[in-house]
Amino acid sequence: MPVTRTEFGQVDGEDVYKYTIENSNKTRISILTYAATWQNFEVYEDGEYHSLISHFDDLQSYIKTPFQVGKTVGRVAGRIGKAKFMINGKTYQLTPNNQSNLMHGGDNGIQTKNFNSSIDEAHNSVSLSLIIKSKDDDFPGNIDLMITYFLSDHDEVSINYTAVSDADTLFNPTCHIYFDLGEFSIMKDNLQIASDDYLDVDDEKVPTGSLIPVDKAFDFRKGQIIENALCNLEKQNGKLEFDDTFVTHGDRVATLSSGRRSIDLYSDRNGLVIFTANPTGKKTPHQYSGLAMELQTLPDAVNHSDFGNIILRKNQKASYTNKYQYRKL
Ligand code: G6D
Repeated sequence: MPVTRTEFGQVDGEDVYKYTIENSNKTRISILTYAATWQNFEVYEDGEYHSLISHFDDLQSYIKTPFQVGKTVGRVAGRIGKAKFMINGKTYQLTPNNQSNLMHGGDNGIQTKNFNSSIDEAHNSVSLSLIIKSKDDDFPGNIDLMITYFLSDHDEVSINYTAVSDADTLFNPTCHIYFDLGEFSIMKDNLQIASDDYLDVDDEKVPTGSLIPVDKAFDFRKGQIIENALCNLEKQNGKLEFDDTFVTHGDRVATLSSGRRSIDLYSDRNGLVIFTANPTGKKTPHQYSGLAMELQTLPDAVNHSDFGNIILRKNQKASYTNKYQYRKL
């Protein structure tokens, strides 16, 4: 039984389902139709299951959380400065939902929708589909979106986002996963990021357009223990949490490891946002329980010509894939 389906509650009168895909190593991932959420990632070690991600076991917590735990966010995941952008010479002014900016595609983004779903047993995958309506989120274009979760026998989870729009629009979604490898606290885990630069941002966390070469707290090239990096961060700029974007170059982007477990992240886009948080409310401030690692084209790309192209042209297909591979060390 590689793929199973159970009921996970109801939202707006619709059933929400949880799918679980299991591979030959007994590794399993669970996915919700609500917000196309990656709900759990469990590995089987020494006769027991261990979860590697922050998660909830009930739908209400997913509906209520402001932390987007495991959800698909978008149509544009990162911040758009002043909630404003231009396509084909036309300016679009959307309603800001994060200070004066637009975050996660607005308050009616993908993260608020319940998806249609189907199983492909032969490929150990679950597909979730949805029309993102222009009238719901005020972006131009209705997007026909398909998100496919796939688990390989090499413990690699891939999430593919395929989209076709009926008008030129923006498309840059991601999975707002928080890792918590569960062996120690996330604070003791080692984070390595293949990045030489991170984004300069203004007081509202919107990119200014400049890149800053990584140093001290931001230099994860050889790996840093998260607790040490946070200490360095406070010394460097007085901040108590990471909520920052690293410029990456495709393929292997980052590795998070605890004593015996590690996760490698692979991407076909050019940015990684990391965010330290307590997304399930378990620990006290500044002793973080989860690390969000969001693979995407750089935030606010539509307003910076050298940040990458997130314009999805009418009737052309966009396809992005995020990959996350578990290894037992
Ligand atoms: C993203 O960068 C943002 C954070 O500022 C936000 O708080 C979080 O999503 C929920 O990571």
